[in-house]
Amino acid sequence: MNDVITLGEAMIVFNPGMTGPLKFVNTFEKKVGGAELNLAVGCSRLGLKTGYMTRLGKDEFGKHIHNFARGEGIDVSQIDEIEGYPTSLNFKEIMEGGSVRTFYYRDKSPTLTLTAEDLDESYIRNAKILHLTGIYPAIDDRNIAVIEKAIALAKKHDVKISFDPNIRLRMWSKDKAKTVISKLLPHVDILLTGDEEMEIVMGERDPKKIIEKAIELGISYIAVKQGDKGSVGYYHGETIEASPVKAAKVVDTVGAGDGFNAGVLYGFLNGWTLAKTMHFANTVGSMVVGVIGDNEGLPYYEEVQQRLGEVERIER
Ligand code: KDG
Repeated sequence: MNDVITLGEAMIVFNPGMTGPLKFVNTFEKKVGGAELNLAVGCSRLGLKTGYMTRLGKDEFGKHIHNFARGEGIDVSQIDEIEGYPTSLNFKEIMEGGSVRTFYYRDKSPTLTLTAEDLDESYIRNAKILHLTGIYPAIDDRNIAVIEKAIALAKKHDVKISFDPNIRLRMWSKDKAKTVISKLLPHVDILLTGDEEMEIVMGERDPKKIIEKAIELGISYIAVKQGDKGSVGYYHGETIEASPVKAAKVVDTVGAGDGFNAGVLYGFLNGWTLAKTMHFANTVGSMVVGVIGDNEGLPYYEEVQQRLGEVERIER
């Protein structure tokens, strides 16, 4: 049985070899990204049994991502490579001050070949948590039916649904994101969201108000991410404001939210207190921003323990 499974689109991320406008960048470093895959990597490194459902192009980049996921110890039995649909790409622009823009090349996404009927019910049944995001339905309207079917199958078998809106305004409008995500939220058990995202969906940015509205929707576990201001968690009637964990150095913030999510799911599955879980998740997120790449900084469990001072770090 898998602890966490997720459905999403992975892509090759081209990180610029220099700062400045993308049109003047001549060298790139090839990396792997995709919010759901990052989450899977994060969970797997922490020690959870993790599975990833996706479609990749039957091309060199698809093979690279497939091997990458396998190498991270992720169950890749639900990954298929598809002829005629190129693996999606994402070029990053990083300005001198650290601001990042993303340029996607994912119009003919291989995920468009995955239909609701293709979902493997027994695979979903054999998981404790199904993690979904707002990126998958933003790729194309056809993916909305797939995510809805995945939710229905999870509900049928009492599999918990965790959800991160991950709103990408390059992929859909605020109105469309609000409409689609509002329909999904009442099915969610664990909401892992940025405060800005709930401003789009609920019209609220204040974590306490977000929590109130989420409780009204029947969501039982809520974590609101506030970037370098920390996070606020809610579970079983208790609300915790978790202070930020200072990163040793910030070089690339992409993927920090996925790391935080992996930390929350780890604490949830291990029955930890809300306070312990939120501090752990903030710590994981803070470790991601110190390394360039969407998932390279995701720590192994022992590394988080070292950062928390629970075990000694021996350097040589
Ligand atoms: O959360 C990090 C992701 O944003 C990144 O890896 C790429 O999935 C991605 C996206 O759609 O932006």
